[in-house]
Order: sequence, then C-alpha cells, then structure tokens
Amino acid sequence: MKPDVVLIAQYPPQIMAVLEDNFTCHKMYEATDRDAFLASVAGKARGLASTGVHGAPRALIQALPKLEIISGFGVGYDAVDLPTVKERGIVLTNTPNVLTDCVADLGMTLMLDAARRVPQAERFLRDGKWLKGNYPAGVKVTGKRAGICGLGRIGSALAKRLAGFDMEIMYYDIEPKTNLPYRLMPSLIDLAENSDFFFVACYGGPTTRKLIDEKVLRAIGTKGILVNIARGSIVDEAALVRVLEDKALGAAGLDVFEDEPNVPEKLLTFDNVVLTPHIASNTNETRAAMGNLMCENLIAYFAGKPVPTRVPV
Ligand code: 8YV
Repeated sequence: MKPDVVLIAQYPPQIMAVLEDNFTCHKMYEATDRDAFLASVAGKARGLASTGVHGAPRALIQALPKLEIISGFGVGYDAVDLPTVKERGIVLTNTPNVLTDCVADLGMTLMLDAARRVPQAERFLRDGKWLKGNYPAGVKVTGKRAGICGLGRIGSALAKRLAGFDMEIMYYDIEPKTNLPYRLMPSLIDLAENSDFFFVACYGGPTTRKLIDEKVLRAIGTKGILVNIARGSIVDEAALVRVLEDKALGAAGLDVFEDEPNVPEKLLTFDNVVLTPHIASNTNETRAAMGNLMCENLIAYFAGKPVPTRVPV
C-alpha cells in the first residue's frame, strides 16, 4: 500500500512521476472545492508535499489529522505554522543548498538589470524609440559597495559573485560570520547608508517582518539600489512605494512580494523598478534538484529512514 500524500502544487513532470510511483497522490491544486477535497483525504493523508510559498497554514494542518510529514519544495518555511507542526510532532523538511546558486544568480541579474536598466532599455528598443534618440545612461556596477542583509548560504553565494565585480562587501547578520572576509556592520541603517547595492538575503518569518522599513529604505538613498530575492514580508512594501514616490531610492530589483502573486498596482508604475514573479530558483536544473530532494525526504520517511534535510522545529 502506497502512503497517501497531498500535493499542494504541481511539480515538474519527472518529479510528478516519482511522486506517482511512490505514493497515492491527492492533487489539492486541482480541487475546485477545497473543503470537500480536504474532507475526502482527512482520514488517510500522511504526507504533504508543499512549496516555500504555500507552506502549511494552521487550518490546513488541522484539516489533516493523520499528517506525519510536510516536505517542502523550497528552502523557506516561513509559511509553515511551526507551533502546530511542533505540537503535532510532524516532521518538516525543506530543500536547502540545491537552490543557493540560482537564487544568488538572480540576485546578480536583478542588480545588473536595475543598475543598467536592461529591461527598460529593451522596451525602449522594441518600442522603436532608438530610432529617435539614444538611451539614457545607467549606473556603473563594478567596484561599488555591496551590503548584504543576512549572510547565510544565499548571502554568502551573493558575496562570492559580488567579489568578482571587485566590490567592497559589507553585511549585517544577527550571527557574525567571522570565518568570512566581509565587514560586519553594526546596524541595518549603517549597512544601508554605506551600500550602493543593498541585498535582502535573510530568512522570512515573524522575526524579520518589515525589517527593511522606511528608515532603512531612505538610508539606501537616492543613488542606492535595493535587491530582494528573499521574502516580500521582509520589506515594508507600503513604505517602499512611498519612498519610490518621493524619489528617495535609486532603484529596486524585486523577485518577491508581500502578497504573492498580487503585486501592488503602484509598484508597476515606477520606471526604476525591475520586477520578476518569484523565479529565483526556477531553472530546470534547480527545480529538478529541489523536487528530487523533496521526494527523497518523503521516501526516506515512509521507509522508516532518517530524512535527508529535516528542519529543526
Ligand atoms: C520557490 C522559495 O520558488 O526556496 C524557497 O523558499 O521560495 C522558492 O525556491 C518556491 O518554493 C516555489 O513555490
């Protein structure tokens, strides 16, 4: 008998094949009536395959009384209700490491796009405006100062890439990383004031909610560029809109938003903002690696073996 697993989202085809081979899959993303779906699986669902964005809210966990494992397709688990997971003794797993490079790569892309105004330049060309004049100059990248909020796996991968651009690299982290050759700044404001490019690379969740507030945004300044490849919740989005309206921030490159997939209408109106729909880990290679690790965690758990990447709750 294959264990019953609820799939919160559709995964790449080869991952769906592994899931179907090993489990009786219940596709929540296909359900038109969510409550009826949950009622139909409540008596049997022992596993939940989730994502970083969907997580596992309290109501969902409570609707699945037989749930033993939540296997996330993503490194972030800020959307998982941890107190409920702990209370129920549920095993939680995520997919760290395999996505680090691609997320850092997109951070670099957004920095370059925002500084050199590449998407805007492409629109300019496609709109036939080049025929009428040259495109306005952007901001030089090489040799500038980079500030990283959160020097974990992804922050460090960013730093490695930024070093290749001959940048002075500073960071702010609650845990100083003394083994790394980058300068720890005493506060986020200090980091923001000293950065030409300010990267948000820390984890999401209650402890980092709106950490990048209006003061920090204004400290990045009129020449500074904000890049967020972490979680939308870390930046105060309403404050970001105000600061952009005041022309108090140079530019922004954003892959994540507070209420995805909803992006505030106002953010779409700024010409100095580059936006992508949460695609940092979205390459064929990385999504396959994330999917495989998500499956390995589920398979190991139901085989009574230690899961490869358990989140300590
Ligand atoms: C994914 C993510 O885009 O790893 C994370 O925490 O947010 C991303 O890699 C997400 O898990 C897919 O929804």
